[in-house]
Amino acid sequence: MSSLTRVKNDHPHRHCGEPLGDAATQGNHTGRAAPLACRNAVTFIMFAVFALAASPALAQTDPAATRPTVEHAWARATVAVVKTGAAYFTITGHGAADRLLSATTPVAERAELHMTGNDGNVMRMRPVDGLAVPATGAVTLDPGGYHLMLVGLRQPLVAGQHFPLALTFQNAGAMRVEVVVEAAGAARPMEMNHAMPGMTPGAKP
Ligand SMILES: [Cu+2]
Repeated sequence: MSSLTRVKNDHPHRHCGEPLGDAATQGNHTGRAAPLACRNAVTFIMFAVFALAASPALAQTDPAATRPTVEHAWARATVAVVKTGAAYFTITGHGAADRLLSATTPVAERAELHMTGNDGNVMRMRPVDGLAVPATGAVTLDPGGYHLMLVGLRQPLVAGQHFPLALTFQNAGAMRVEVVVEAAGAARPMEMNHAMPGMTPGAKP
């Protein structure tokens, strides 16, 4: 006898479709077996729904899955008498907004986040208190905009060489990148453009 037949032959108010126990097939209509089976089924379904609903939420809050990435880290070569340099890179968000808080590098006494902007007809730069990283999209540090000022260079930055940079993000924590030193005249398109990059994050291809 199949369980389907047993369900059909049994009480009409059974809806769970669970195989019935011996008590039910033996004509015991106390109804105890069915509510227990129903409760088990409902509990199982609720658990499954919970598990399905919870897994994407867990993925979104997992810092490893959504931590920003840093690409195209570069700096201009410097000459020995110059004790400041600048590093540039692109930070891309992968589903979770973050904030670059600070940076250190062994090649300089300090690494400060700066913003260059137009102050009347004069290009000035000022320190900024962190740099917002969008949840989706990118923010680019580039000549003429945001940059990481390397103050108190301990050695000249030589084209072709590279140096480590340790970044600290509010949520993602510490991240280490290698900065490639490019020729002193190296420029990016943004340098000829006085627009404020902060207003167009991620606009650069
Ligand atoms: Cu600066």
